[in-house]
Amino acid sequence: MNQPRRVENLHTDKGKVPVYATGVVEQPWDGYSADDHAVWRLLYARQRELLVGRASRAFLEAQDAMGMTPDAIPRFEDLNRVLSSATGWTLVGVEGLLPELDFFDHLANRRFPVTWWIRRPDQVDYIEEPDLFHDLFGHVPLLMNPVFADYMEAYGRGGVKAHGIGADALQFLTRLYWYTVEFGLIREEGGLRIYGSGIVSSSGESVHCLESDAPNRIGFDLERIMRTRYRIDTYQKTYFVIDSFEQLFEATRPDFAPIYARLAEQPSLPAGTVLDGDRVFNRGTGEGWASDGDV
Ligand code: HBI
Ligand code: FE
Repeated sequence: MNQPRRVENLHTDKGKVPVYATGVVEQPWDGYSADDHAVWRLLYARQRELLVGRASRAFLEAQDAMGMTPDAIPRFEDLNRVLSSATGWTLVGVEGLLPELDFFDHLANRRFPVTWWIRRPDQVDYIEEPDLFHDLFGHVPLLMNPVFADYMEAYGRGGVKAHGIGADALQFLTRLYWYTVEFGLIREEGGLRIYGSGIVSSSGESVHCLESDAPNRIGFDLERIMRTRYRIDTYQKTYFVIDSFEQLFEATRPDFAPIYARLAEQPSLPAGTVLDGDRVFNRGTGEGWASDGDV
């Protein structure tokens, strides 16, 4: 299969991030190899087995409603027929990670950018950047949920605004994405369940986030999340727990500018912090983490 068009590497405070051409590309479905479909089958089957009883009901039901199966890499056009009639969202193929503003603009227009290539067989256990499996298996199903779909559009609109305000605002908003869309937990009658895409597409973290004593699990609080640093290359030290997708969507209603101004006056918090005012589901032991100094 032809290689994605990597443009350059961006050196950020979270490490080197590859940056790709920002154009929308057609999904080269006929170009996928037998290996590509085999990687999809393996990852899909492994994750679905792990996620029953761990992922939120909304996620599992949405993935089934989309008609996703382990048989082969889904065609974006097939998924778009179901998704667009459900919530008006569509998938667009992209080369990979996009600059923030391009990404936010897609979300603000109910377009979710999906990387067109899938990881190699030797990367099934870990890949440092989002590939088709992370985006399609992890991010796309919940866009079938009307309230989550509204949250993602509102988030995109907030991102376009934050980009106009400046780097501080962007950092606060990126943390909100990280601790909800990527690594969020939700309360369901059976207990805590996963809805974050970064978790549902990771076999290790699907277990770790609910069953390890190491991380903290803290009730959702918008400003608390926006103050909290994170790393992109380890399991999370803290998971934030929402009560519902409605709670998450309601949090996007206020104008964030005064919140950004208030937060800019306060120090950021290391990822493993627990504050007195936190609604703590459990206080992690922090075992096995690098020193707090680095996150
Ligand atoms: N680009 N293609 C793609 N997919 C993402 O999930 C993505 C991105 N660019 C930026 C980004 N995510 C993060 O910075 C979010 O926190 C905004
Ligand atoms: Fe992601």
